[in-house]
Amino acid sequence: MFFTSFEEGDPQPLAGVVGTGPRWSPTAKPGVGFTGLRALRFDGPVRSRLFDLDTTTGEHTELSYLVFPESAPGDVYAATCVVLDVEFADGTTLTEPLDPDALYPDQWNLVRRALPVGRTVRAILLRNDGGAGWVDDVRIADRPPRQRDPVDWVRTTRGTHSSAEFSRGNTFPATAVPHGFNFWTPVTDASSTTWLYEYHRRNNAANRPVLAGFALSHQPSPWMGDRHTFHLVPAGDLAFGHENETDRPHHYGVRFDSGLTVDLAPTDHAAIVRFAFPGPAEVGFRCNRGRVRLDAMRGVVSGHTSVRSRLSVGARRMYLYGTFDREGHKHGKALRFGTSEVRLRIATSLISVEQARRNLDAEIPAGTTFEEVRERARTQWQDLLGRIELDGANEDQRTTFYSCLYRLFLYPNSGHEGGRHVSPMTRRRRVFDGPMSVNNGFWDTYRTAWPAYALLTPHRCCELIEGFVQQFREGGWIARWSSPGYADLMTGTSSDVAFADAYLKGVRGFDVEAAYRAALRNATVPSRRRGAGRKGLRESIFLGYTPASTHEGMSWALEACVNDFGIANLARALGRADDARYFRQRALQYTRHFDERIGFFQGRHRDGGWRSTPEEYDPARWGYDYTETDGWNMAFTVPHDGNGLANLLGGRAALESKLDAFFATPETGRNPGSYGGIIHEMTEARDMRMGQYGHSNQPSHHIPWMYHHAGAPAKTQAVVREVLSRCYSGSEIGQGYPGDEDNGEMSAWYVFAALGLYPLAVGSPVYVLIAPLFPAATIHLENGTDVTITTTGTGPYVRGLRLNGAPHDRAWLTHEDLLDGARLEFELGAEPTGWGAPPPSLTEGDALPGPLTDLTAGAPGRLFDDTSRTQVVFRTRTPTIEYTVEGRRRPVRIYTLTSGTRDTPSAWTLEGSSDGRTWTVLDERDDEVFLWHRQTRPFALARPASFRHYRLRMRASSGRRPSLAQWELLAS
Ligand SMILES: [Ca+2]
Ligand SMILES: [Ca+2]
Ligand SMILES: [Ca+2]
Repeated sequence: MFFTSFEEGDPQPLAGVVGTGPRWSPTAKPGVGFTGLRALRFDGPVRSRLFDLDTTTGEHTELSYLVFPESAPGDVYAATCVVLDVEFADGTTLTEPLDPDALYPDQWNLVRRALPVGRTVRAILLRNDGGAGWVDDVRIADRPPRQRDPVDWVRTTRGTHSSAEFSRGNTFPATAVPHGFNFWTPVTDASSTTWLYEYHRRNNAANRPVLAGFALSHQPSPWMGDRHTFHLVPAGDLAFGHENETDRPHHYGVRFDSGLTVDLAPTDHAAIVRFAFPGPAEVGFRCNRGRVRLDAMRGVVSGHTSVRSRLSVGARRMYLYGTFDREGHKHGKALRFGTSEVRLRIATSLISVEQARRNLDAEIPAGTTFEEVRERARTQWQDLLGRIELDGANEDQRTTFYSCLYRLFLYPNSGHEGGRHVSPMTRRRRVFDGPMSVNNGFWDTYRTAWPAYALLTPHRCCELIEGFVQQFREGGWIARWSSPGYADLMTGTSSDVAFADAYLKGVRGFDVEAAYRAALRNATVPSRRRGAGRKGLRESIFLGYTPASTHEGMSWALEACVNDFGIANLARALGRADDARYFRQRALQYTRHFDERIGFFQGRHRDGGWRSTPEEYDPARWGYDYTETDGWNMAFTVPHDGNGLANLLGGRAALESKLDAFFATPETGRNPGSYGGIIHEMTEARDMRMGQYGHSNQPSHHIPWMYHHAGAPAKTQAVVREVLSRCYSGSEIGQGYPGDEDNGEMSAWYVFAALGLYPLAVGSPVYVLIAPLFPAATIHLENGTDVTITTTGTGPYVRGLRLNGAPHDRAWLTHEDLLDGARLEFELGAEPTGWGAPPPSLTEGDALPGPLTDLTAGAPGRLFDDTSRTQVVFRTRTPTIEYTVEGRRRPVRIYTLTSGTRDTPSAWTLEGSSDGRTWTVLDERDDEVFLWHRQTRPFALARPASFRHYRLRMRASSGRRPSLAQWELLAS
């Protein structure tokens, strides 16, 4: 009906200046429009009539445009009030206000405004209250709604309109099967292992995107970098437009401006690629490190790639074997063919070229058509994405929702083939039988992605866990950041809580004993491997806090509490009562980092002193104790004990006002602290414009839900609704996220929040409830039952809920409530309500949360020096050790023994005495085993015991020289 990009030959505006576009953007190409070379400039307050029109609106007519508000010195958001409007024949305009906070400064933003039916549009108007910027691609067009399968809503380019300076997802158009062995992707830079595909920044002089080829990829995140890349480069000019691109999970296709088309469809270890050239076909190959052999007569390409980024720990070679559907002839590093259309079937293997060929024969045997491969991949995605059906969601919401599910099921990845795998965990190359899972940063994914697997795909969840447990079997640990091996990055051994969560939600079939042992090792044994285990554990396990001498020690401590909470619940489920009691109280150790003088968590030194004085302390300063964030964003990092946090702060009202202050204190993006400079997360958090709340990164993701523990659930709902409505915008122009989409985590947050369920206390089978975003949704559970979520009324607030027909006044339910199928009927309203009793919390009632403390603290000697670095080696198999309590006696509930590096005690008796002469038996153990050196094992007493003297009589040991590194008497 109307379109202008302000280019030559396009309709030109009646007012304003057409120019060459923004000078700078962190995500877009400067000096051009969004499309073409030109855009309309606006600068300062103005009301202008841009175009005279005479067009009548239909049922689905809308006005859309791209707008680029420039940040001004001193006022970043000066130009975000700019609006394009229409004038109807009766002189009226659109009335619906636009949210200026929905526009990102210094980036292109797509705005779509529905127009009322049957009206005559007389003009397009521009209104600006101040600030300067650019407008491009103004359009009035009919956009009738489409019926599609979930998989067809997905845009794999979503999140690619990003850069290292500003992330709108930092994704790439990974074309793959769910959790597949390989990704295949178009690339705009074939030399890169980081930003593979940039939506706009790498456009050519004519402002058209240009591909550098098609890559084999295994990238977990641009920050981790890619490995095992290999490129197919068709000859010719590879400029194109996104309008000529098909970006689906199961099919990437593009028609270049030159007329060349390329289509690609994946299997698990292979892909089929169809090239249709305007002239004779020629396909080149590029491997930045490795070897490629071309056998022109047979049309075969084979070889290996050793490409790996610095953080691709444990990556070795990947082998390739591909075959064209005809013979060609060699032309340098390319094959030329006598026809214009050729198909390449290509497969990979970590084992050998021969295995790659077997993988190809197994997955895409000769004669398989492109369509067959594509449809099989489509079916796999459809099976997963179709597990949630939406009713009443608009197109943008469907694209967002299903693209989020695609990202969720893209990771983690399979690392096995034909029932075998090359281990990324061993120091030497070894091939093992069985599954291997790779590509996961658990610091990110434990929060929402793993709970989503447990809910939506428990069978696959089990397989994925089994693949990670295999890491433990082969390398002794589960990676914190599997990329694919032990990458040393981020805090917390969060597979502990992720896998506990799955088990507690009924995910069965994985080796839970081994998974538990892996978690136990993380939680009780210091690691000599930097990429595995918990840092600072050698001391923190005894101090109850992680000294600041450990980098980001306080973050390690808070993540440890979350993980210990999961371990405690898993231990209870597995009948390990002593472990359950021990870890349950350890999950309260966050209190040891709470500085009541300032009301924030902060780091402590070995001697217990705080990192900063109250005068020095600045909760808005980034870094130091706080991993990728500041003190504000870690002031609520107690997702498992919101009630305990409220008690610590002085009650629910205090928690509420702290949260209010958090959402009201602006993030300036200019307080880099120990980072020394601005990192992208800071700018992204600033541009959220929700106070300190940085939905752009994971530490914030649970914070809105903490209002439930403040008795203010309506505030959760208001915040979450705002995030859902404006932080996942821009799908159609390669945006879609407010920060990095990390292995499905940012995506799973959207999915849970939109459904109105959230796994706040990961590691327990509980969901917190809020108003769902869509009028109706159905979750088809794998056990054949359905969870239906319906709403009456509109608004972001719950007025009431009926669960299976019965009134439900708690703002939470359990996983079990869903398992047999459930009907959730929400009644919504526009006004805040008090509906919803708070969810369970580790600390009940008004009690102050408090972990047990060690009676032996401060005592001299290697058994009491709060480190497992030192030990006592005994001269007999059956030594006795004694401890006398100085000062006040307190009831001992649990004692711990930490093994040394020699033999270990295997049977002993703990006794107590008030006078040092008559002894009472408190605990007896036989046939005990320490699995590792320097392992701390807890032993709970049947009854608390308050004595002056304690002694441990060892009755048997595993050898002649038993040793112990530490002995604790944990008392309340
Ligand atoms: Ca333009
Ligand atoms: Ca992140
Ligand atoms: Ca010691």
